[in-house]
Amino acid sequence: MKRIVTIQDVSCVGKCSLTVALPIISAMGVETAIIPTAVLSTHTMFNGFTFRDLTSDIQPICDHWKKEKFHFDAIYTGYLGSFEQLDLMKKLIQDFKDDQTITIVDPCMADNGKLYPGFTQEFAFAMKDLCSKADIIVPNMTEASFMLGIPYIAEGYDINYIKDLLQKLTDFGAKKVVLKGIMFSEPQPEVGNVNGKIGVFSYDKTADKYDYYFHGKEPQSFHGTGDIFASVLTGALMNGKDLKQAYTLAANFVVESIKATLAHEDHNTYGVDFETAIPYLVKNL
Ligand code: PXL
Repeated sequence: MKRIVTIQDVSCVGKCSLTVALPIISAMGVETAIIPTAVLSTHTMFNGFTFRDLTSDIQPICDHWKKEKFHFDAIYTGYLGSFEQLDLMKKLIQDFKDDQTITIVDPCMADNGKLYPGFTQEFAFAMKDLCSKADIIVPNMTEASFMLGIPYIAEGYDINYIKDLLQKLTDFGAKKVVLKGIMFSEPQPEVGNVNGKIGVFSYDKTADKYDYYFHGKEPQSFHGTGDIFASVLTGALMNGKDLKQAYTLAANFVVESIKATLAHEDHNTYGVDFETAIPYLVKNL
């Protein structure tokens, strides 16, 4: 059985980070070890959340695991709350990554042109440094822009702009980039007319290969979908899927989860009903 470790916070209510990664990756038949980096009463989109930092537990956990000689087939990092945690992740990768281990860094810190509460441009540059140690990074357009220190453009860009971003995102070390949340308002060479759709563009630096997947855009966006995407991607790769198969399934599962959420009239907006879509995920694996 494949075993991965994912390192992110526990937001007790809010369906994001570990409370989605653990059930999703487990449902995909992969042993899911975790390191909780903090415990919050909710994710940071609620007012008045509590926050207990667990940074000082991370190194002792890793030290114990080294003694036990645990091996991980993937190391997947998500939301990280401090510069110290970024440094600890670099050390964890150094200590546990071997030729068989895939490292996936989700530079979870921003969306819709804005950093999440508590993050700064300086943090985005430090996150870029962690990304340089990864085999695969999965930024959205906002995170990509902050890491590159360029203005976020919401619409009107073309395929050359996306390819340039992907090149720059691999220039600093990450081997493969999966860039999320791309929308073209005009037909583009290669992808054609994807007006009204939203998509993912990838670049594999070693093979010098671009690829993409576009799908219908749901009328509303929700918190936690980036974490769901990265979790499915990780689980699918562990099930032997190639990168495009993995992100296609991840995108489709996010869409299924949003549809399931919207089907309930009284749905909340703090997370999606991914639970209802788990049979779809397992069937399509
Ligand atoms: O889904 C990303 C995420 C993870 N963890 C915490 C968050 C957020 C997004 O806001 O606040 C604590």
